[in-house]
Amino acid sequence: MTMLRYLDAGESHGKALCVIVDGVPSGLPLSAPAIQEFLQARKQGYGRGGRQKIESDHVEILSGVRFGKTIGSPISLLLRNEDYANWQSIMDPEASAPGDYQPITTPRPGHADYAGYVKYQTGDIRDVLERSSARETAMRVAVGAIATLFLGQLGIQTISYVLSIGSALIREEHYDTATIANLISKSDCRTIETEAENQMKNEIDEAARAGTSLGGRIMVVVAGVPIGLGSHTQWDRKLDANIARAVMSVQAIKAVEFGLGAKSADLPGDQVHDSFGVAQGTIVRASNHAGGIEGGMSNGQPIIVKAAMKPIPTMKNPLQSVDLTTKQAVPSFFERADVCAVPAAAVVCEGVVAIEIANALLEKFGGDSLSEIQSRIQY
Ligand code: EPS
Repeated sequence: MTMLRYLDAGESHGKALCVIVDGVPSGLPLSAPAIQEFLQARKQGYGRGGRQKIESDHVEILSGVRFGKTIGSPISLLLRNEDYANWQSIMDPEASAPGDYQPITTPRPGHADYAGYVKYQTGDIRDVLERSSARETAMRVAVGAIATLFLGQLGIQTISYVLSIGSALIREEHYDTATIANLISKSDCRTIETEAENQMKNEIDEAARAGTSLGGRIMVVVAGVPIGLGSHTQWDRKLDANIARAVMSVQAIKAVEFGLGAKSADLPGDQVHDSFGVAQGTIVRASNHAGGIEGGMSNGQPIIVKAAMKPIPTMKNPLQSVDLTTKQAVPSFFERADVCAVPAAAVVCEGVVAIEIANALLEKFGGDSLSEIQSRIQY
């Protein structure tokens, strides 16, 4: 069941991004600066293009909040694209196209360009790329910020970091949210090891020189989740399935795993499953290979989600394409883009995971106000 719903809108170079978030309980302290912190984290990361210098990503709360707290009504947010000023002549919702305007007709392999062009039949790939752009993720991070702040009030912490970029990867994974937060605060790549970070930067520089792009792997950790979010009883109530769908919906994500993930297929059962024990009267587990979810339900261990992001399809040294109007072979078009956006994608994945956890939590505990939910959760 969807307790926490949102719908966002906006083109990458259009006037603004906006979102309506429905189902946020009343009494949650919320301010634009608090959401802003998450948006600023998304703007960071070695390998970003020139766009981030243009955008301040200041969010405006239009509704659903009064005197610094949510009131239970739909929350609406507005985030103006400052770059719109430079694109107005070709992005204005009402003006006519300039006389010399040339539609884009050479799709980038790996982008939404081709299928969107054929599907929507507007004759211009710009109509597709503006909405498929990762600019949209700014709004998902804003919604994720609300979910994260809500979870924080219930003692649930979320964090994300970069496991690898290109072939540069960290040696050892960490799962403690405070340790991770401290380590990533010092990193330009939102990662946790200096040596890996230096390699990541070198690979990004190399990719920029070669006119190509780089993907990578991300981890999201959610700690303090109560047992029993989600359910084994029906496919659409499974927590891992809902988180996987949310993460897969993030631009450029190609794979999602929990805990050991795909590796569990290669190992015998005794090396995969997390044995039970008792410590000071409490049930404990010897490991967390399941990534905190068994049978579609949270099991009280930290939830560990991993995601793989493909390299961005917009490349200075473009791949072969075809002009869809003339059928002539041509290189795909290029416009300003990031060489690597894996650190930003980590923040986005963290946000969408928080939204799913918040939704599952509201489904289990119900409640319309923060205090009501807090009282129900203490068991
Ligand atoms: C994107 C291309 C770049 C990125 C953009 C996503 O934008 P532009 O074409 O304006 O340079 O910077 O991401 C963002 C604007 C953002 O805020 O994340 C693309 O083609 O998807």
